Amino acid sequence: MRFKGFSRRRFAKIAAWSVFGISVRPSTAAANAASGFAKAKFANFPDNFLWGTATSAYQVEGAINEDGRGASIWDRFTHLKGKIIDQSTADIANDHYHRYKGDVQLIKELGARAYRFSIAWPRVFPEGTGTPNPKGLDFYNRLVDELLANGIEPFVTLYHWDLPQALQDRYGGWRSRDTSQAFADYAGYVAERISDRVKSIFTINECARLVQAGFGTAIDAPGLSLPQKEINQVRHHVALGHGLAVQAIRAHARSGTRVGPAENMEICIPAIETPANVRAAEIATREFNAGYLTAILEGKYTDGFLAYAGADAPTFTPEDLKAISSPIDFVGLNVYMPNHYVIAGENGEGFFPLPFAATYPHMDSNWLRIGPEAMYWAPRHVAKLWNVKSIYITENGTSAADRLSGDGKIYDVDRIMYLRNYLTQLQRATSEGIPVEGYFVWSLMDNFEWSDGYEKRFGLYHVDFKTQRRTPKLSASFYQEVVKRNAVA
Ligand code: PNW
Repeated sequence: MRFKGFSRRRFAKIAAWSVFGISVRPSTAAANAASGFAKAKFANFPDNFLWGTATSAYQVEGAINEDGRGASIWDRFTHLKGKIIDQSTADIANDHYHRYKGDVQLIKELGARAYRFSIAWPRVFPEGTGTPNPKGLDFYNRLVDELLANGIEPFVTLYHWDLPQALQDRYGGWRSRDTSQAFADYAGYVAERISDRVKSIFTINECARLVQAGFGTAIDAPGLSLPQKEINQVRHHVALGHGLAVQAIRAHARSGTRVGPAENMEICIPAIETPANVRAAEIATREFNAGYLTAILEGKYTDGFLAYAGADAPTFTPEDLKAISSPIDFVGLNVYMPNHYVIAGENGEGFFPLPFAATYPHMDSNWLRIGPEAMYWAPRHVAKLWNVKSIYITENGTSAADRLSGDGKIYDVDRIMYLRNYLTQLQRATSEGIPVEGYFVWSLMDNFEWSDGYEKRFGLYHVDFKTQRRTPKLSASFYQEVVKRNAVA
């Protein structure tokens, strides 16, 4: 059957609207007005809501041997056989080290006013500690200046997994608290030099992922599979590194510099939204994040965590917990998917996690389940449980089976579907007054996706890794429209 009026020519016209740079017409607001329907019940995002994009150093920079950069554990890891699915490395990656000016223009094109990037520790301290390499920080100074000149606020992450290999060799990396101290020294050094222009610093990206994949499943560098007691010890050292870094930043940065973690917390959702189940989800959130976020925000390991760990509990001192819980200014949340759907336990007490298995093959991932409500509950729980007054969504996005269409464009409607649904939930959150101040889509452009190499693409811009050509996907137009309207629903 043919739909009346849906001719090929008509389709070509619709497609032409979607060309990047020309906004998608007619705008939804105009369409709503024309339709006579009232605006939905959600308010727009707050007036000063910060829209941004994110990347990380190792995933985009390349130039691994330039200007005195030392080796990182990811250089070592990618060059081992069989660790990366397509046998690739990030030796060149997006060549962002040389192309950063063009990439800043890509951010600007989206209308985004914030960019979250990470500093490669081995560029600044090639040996992890000791003598700094001034050329390392020079690159980030150039990048920061370029961002500011284009009206884009820099948000810096100090550690996005690229530990100096020297520290792995010398101390076993995060297996030793010497690395926690080295991280704090590096953090203080950087903060002193960039805080005249950078106002917001994230310490460590995704403690949960780096500990589990780096020291448990061995999927990520340094590729270890340790017994549980040692894994718990590693996590403790990462938490300690975060806390000591917060103190070092306070000691060395200009006053007013804001600092916090960027964590992929375990996200717990009430399977049915009743007061008892919401409470159950809060209790679950506190316990499932006990090894890191809860410790940072409460200054202790929960009784549940210590009882569950038993003899495998980490060794720690009261001073450690004091450092770990140094006051922070915001919490960054990387939100990709729900981790647990829960209901209240017997007699309405505790929580009861339910099995679920919602993966979507067309999202081209073996881990990324779709559950948009994760975007609502994650910040709500953090604000409610710990009275956190400032939250950023430091990552959110998806890989998708992007296909180059005949006209050379990428109509990634799966990614648009994903983003629209998650952003609608975020709009619910800010409408209710949950204090989310900004959102960074992962990622600005396709890049080196860790052990998935270049096979998984998360970008709003497609990257041809042979030519380094960047091409906006349809999702770039979608995001541009969201930013412009400051609303999705
Ligand atoms: C994050 N999970 O990793 C990282 O911060 C990014 O560097 C990465 O490129 C991006 O998300 C996409 O993978 C995650 O299994 C990896 O829940 C795995 C999970 C979460 C985040």
